[in-house]
Amino acid sequence: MSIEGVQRNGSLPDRQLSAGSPSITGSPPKRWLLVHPRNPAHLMVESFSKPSLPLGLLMVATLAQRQFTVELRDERIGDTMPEDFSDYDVVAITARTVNVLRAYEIADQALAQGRRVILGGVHPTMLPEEARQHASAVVIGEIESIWDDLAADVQRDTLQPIYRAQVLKPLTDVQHADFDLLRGPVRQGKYTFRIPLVGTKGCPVGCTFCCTPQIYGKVYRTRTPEHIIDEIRYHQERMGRRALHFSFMDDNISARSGFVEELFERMVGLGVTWNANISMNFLQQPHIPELARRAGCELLNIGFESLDPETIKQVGKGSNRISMYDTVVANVHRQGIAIQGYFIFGLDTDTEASFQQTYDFIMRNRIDMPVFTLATPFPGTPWYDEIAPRLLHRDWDKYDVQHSVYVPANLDQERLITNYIKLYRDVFSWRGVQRRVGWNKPMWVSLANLGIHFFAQNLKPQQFV
Ligand code: B12
Ligand code: SF4
Repeated sequence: MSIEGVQRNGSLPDRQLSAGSPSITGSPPKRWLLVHPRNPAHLMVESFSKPSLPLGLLMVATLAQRQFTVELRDERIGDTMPEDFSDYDVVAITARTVNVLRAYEIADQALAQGRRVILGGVHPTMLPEEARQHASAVVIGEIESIWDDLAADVQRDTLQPIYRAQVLKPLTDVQHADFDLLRGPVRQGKYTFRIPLVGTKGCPVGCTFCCTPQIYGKVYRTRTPEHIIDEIRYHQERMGRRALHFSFMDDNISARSGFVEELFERMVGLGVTWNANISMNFLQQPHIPELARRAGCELLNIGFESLDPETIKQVGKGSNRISMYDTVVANVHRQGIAIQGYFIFGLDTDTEASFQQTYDFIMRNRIDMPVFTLATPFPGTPWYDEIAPRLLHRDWDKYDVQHSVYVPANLDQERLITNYIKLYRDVFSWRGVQRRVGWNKPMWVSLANLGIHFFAQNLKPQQFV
């Protein structure tokens, strides 16, 4: 099929295209199998909640269904992989570091059976040379920015080893994913009820441990508030009710104040609730959480990271000022919005005192849902290059932020893990939960804390090595 033919097909209405359109030469459309590999059994985040809807893969499927036939399988919800891949021309797999070994296993099987294999997602983006060993083609970064080239090459069977967009598409051109692709009784109830939504991409802050600048760039791109509202309405119509729960997948919903103010204003009265990651410097202004609450916000995820200014400096998180932490928490809590606070341990600047400082901060400020992570140098980040000579292993299954993969300068591994477990247990002890959550927080906050209480009391040091 010529590229012109592809483009003409691409302008047909969605419904007609979802089963794939025949090419202008009359050959049947290529058949794609889209795969979300399972995570390793130990992944902590999946002990607390059901898997999130696979938005990245859904975007690939949404674009692919316009020209090809697509089938989506998600091992996280129990879908099985075929032994025989001959029903498919293309096997396209998404991967993060934590599940990339499973992705490579599936990819190798499909390649051995002569299928074309495309790998994409965070890990192949960060380590394309490694991913190439298991694929016909590796896509670096977001699919939307290279789709036309990739689709044409699949159609002509001229896949290139690497696809990297020269220019990232403005988000104003990007359409939302087609969630009908996930319809059907088999999937009912298997994912979290929160619907993923993207308002912005990219982050200008540039923390040394973070993958985002490499995946989405340092330039902050935003959709228009109208597009986001349209997408919310699309879900309300599709689900037949207004009261839906959304999760903004953005790294930072508020890196541009004019944008976030307009978005929140326009969300007021939609009848939805939502949560989002947000940079704390915007929360210093009380009107932002106030507007967020009116727009339906029930939870903000804030990366406090550390109570030590040296650590904040070391990771390059210029948006955090420790002197403002208490004010930020007060501004958010005043609006009745819960805080999921992220704290990172095991950086070279950390000592045993870091754990006590964090405990004191969390208890004093009654942080609703504290999340602790072990500093993990993800491949492709500036920090990974720095730590590489000290890594204990490159067993990617354990790069899940709950394993110690290198030994920090001021704590040996045993002290790091012992203090880490102690902090978990203290913060989520009955007394800890009661002091932080009490009786006046929403029921779901209490239930989440209860779940983590039982989980924390059973933690064992060997889980973290
Ligand atoms: C929201 C979020 C979460 C949520 C939901 C996760 C989920 N399953 O969606 C929660 C809180 C549960 C979570 C948990 C974790 N997360 Co998280 N998370 C994110 C965040 C902020 C957004 C993810 C997202 O949905 N993006 C929007 C979608 C549309 O983008 P996408 O998936 O990348 O897909 C695009 C491209 O990658 C590409 N693409 C994707 N797949 C494919 C496949 C093919 C074939 C092709 C061609 C292209 C392609 O096109 C897509 C559309 O543009 C990212 C940071 C980021 N900006 O990506 C971190 C991020 C993915 N998370 C990260 C980590 C470490 C984790 C945890 C391991 C640790 C933790 N925080 O507990 C767990 C593991 C969870 C898991 N099962 O993988 C790291 C991953 C690092 C790495 N090297 O793998 C990231 C990159 C954060 C960071 N800045 O470093 N996370
Ligand atoms: S502020 Fe968040 S998204 Fe931005 S670079 Fe730092 S960790 Fe990554």
